[in-house]
Amino acid sequence: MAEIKTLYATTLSDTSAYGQFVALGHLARRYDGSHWTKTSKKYREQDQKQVYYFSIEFLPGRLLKSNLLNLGLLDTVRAGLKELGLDFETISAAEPDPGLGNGGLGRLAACYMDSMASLGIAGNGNGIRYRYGLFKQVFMDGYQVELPDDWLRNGNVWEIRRENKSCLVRFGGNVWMQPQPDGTLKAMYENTDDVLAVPYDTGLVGYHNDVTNTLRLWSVELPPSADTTYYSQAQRDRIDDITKVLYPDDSNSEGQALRLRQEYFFSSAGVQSIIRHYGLRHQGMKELGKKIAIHINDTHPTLVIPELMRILMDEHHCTWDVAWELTKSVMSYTNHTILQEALETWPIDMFKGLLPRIYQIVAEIDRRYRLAKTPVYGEALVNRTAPLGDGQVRMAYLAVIGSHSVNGVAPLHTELLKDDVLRDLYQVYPERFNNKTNGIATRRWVQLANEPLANLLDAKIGQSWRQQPSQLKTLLAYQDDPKFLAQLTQIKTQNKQALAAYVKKTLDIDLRTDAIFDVQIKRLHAYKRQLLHVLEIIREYLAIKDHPQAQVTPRVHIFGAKAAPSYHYAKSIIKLINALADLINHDPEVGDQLKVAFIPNYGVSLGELIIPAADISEQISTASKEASGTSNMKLMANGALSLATLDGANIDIIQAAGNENEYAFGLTAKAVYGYYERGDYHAVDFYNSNPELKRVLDTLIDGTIPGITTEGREIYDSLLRYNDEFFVLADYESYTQQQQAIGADFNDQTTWQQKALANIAASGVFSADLAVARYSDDIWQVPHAQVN
Ligand code: C3B
Repeated sequence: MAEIKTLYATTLSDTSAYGQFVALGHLARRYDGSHWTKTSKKYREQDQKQVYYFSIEFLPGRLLKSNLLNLGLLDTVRAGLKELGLDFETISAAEPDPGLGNGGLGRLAACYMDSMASLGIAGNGNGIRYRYGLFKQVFMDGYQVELPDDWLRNGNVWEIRRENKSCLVRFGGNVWMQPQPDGTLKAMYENTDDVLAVPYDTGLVGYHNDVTNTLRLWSVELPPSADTTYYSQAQRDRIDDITKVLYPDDSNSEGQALRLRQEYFFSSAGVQSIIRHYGLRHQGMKELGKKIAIHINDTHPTLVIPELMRILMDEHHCTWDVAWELTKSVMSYTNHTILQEALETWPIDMFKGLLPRIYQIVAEIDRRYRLAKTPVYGEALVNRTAPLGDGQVRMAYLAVIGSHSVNGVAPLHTELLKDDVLRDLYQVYPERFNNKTNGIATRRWVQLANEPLANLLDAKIGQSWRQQPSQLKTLLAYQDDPKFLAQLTQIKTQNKQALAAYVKKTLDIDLRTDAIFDVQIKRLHAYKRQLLHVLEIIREYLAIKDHPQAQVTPRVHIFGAKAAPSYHYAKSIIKLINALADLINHDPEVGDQLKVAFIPNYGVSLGELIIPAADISEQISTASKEASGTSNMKLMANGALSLATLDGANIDIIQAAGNENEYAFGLTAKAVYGYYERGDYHAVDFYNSNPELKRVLDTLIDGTIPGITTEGREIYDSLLRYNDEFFVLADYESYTQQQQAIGADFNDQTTWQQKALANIAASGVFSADLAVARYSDDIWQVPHAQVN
């Protein structure tokens, strides 16, 4: 603890939890720093192939505890602090949780970075160091209010600014190709707006393997050579804006120039630094495909393709054909959604003005694509799939055309890409398409978030599951061990107590820990159907009001969800849930039989508190819409049973754990597409033919739920007047039937915990280590530690 004394020259008791966190952070970095240097040296000396994972979002979560775990220091540090009268958890909670992402996409990127380090893969993250992360959510009068997330206010112990590795990124101006004496063409620029990209590196510590990889996040600054007085405040602001805020939109492309500038900014800086690093050790570019893999996480970093072309041609004098073959061999792309509004496109005029040289290259990719493919596939298909079309640059198509691999994130999702969303491109490049089902970092989501469970697993099946996730299946041997099942209940209860204490503190709601904790945690989106869950809560409420004396299994409905600030409908659903919670939680007749807790500001850290306490995992998206989902895997690994539609990776979870251990319901993707094709979905019919459903829906507009006059009407109309785009009413009956089955089954705790155990045992399949090993083998072609 000399660390605290030297840093703060104050006694421990005078240091704030944040100060203690900073001191511990420095301590961890001292251990880890030597690994970091050694790792970089080893990769250099062995000339190991590097993977660069480009993502506009990263949600790493707090790092102190995870770094200490991975360094093997957690127990020692905790015990040492205890001796000093300090509580490690309090200190750890003082660390800001970097909100550099919206949801699943950003968290997946973080889980994969963790796995790459733990598998000894030379993996590098490349993203944006947003000055403000995703907004902090508070509720005022039940409405979402967004506050800025000033996460860097007190600095960041983990990052290192590497000014010597900065790059210039060019926007706007004019560009032309000037013939050179040697016959080559040189790109000439004038009147460009240059900005400086400065990298901040964070070490990502591998699990017990002395490996530390790098997450490189770029921050914008004024270019150094410029006479700074030359910039007006407006110009400075315009530059600052590039890395100022994360777009708070999940799966919507806003079509704004600033977003495009962000995308080119981190793509260009990242590729420049890759090539610079590569160039230090290699003669010429020939080996590029053998030494480098660049992964495009969703379409946002797609401009790495024309940017690499630019650098290879303009700076390294490659011919088009050589540059193009190299580029394709390096690039791979993951698609994360089939929602049309999320397929990014940019108006050509805007794109051309902002990125003139990149536009020339995209136009040439387009021209050559048309030339080569029209004779084979015909003009119609080529028009539909070319990078340029309808006055737009089509990012997903560019990503497919410029990569050697395109993958979806769950089997159903990949099939839908091939059959529907990217069907035409699948005709052209069938061999590029493959599936890589998502995975989660079991280390964070079980070992760290649920230490009581992790310790019990160690005691029963040994520690090997911590590195070999498939070992979890050996747990099945204890399915009939009553003592073990009782221990599972006990651990769940303990985790529920921790969550209940938080809910009491933040929302002043009393939760009973013998109730079913029924959890839905994810972004608020119409397709994820928080609304269906709401209808069930209204049904339960009305049932209690009808029969106040009847025996019911007590229930707690827990929500965590942020809505994009501009997503009006999603915000109305938030208001509805909060209004309903208010009504139910304060109704003496309901008492503690039914509670609703919408926990504000859901993010990685709250996930770590909520997930271990869940009995039911709500995964109720309209079939076909959720590409994979990953909270479904985290909840499963913590012994929650899925209440799930046959969508995304739910299908694979149900298959892995067994249908008898989950609660599946609802339309299949095929049935949903059937409705689309026939055009014969009539939501009103469900309303008219099901009196219970009618009664539930009417509460939205008849004053039963106070305070939602406009929201209630809007939501009611979305279902009945505008024909229920996401088939909520079609799935109502099968969903509520499963909810009733859950209520009955929960009373038999032995059987319930057997199902929980089956879920934990099957969850190893969804380990990010395994997913990353598949990416490494099939796409990146890089070696990795053995994992099974
Ligand atoms: C999400 C999808 O909505 C999830 O189904 C999926 O599990 C994750 O990605 C990870 O693959 N997604 C997201 O969070 N943001 C997007 N822009 C697109 C997809």
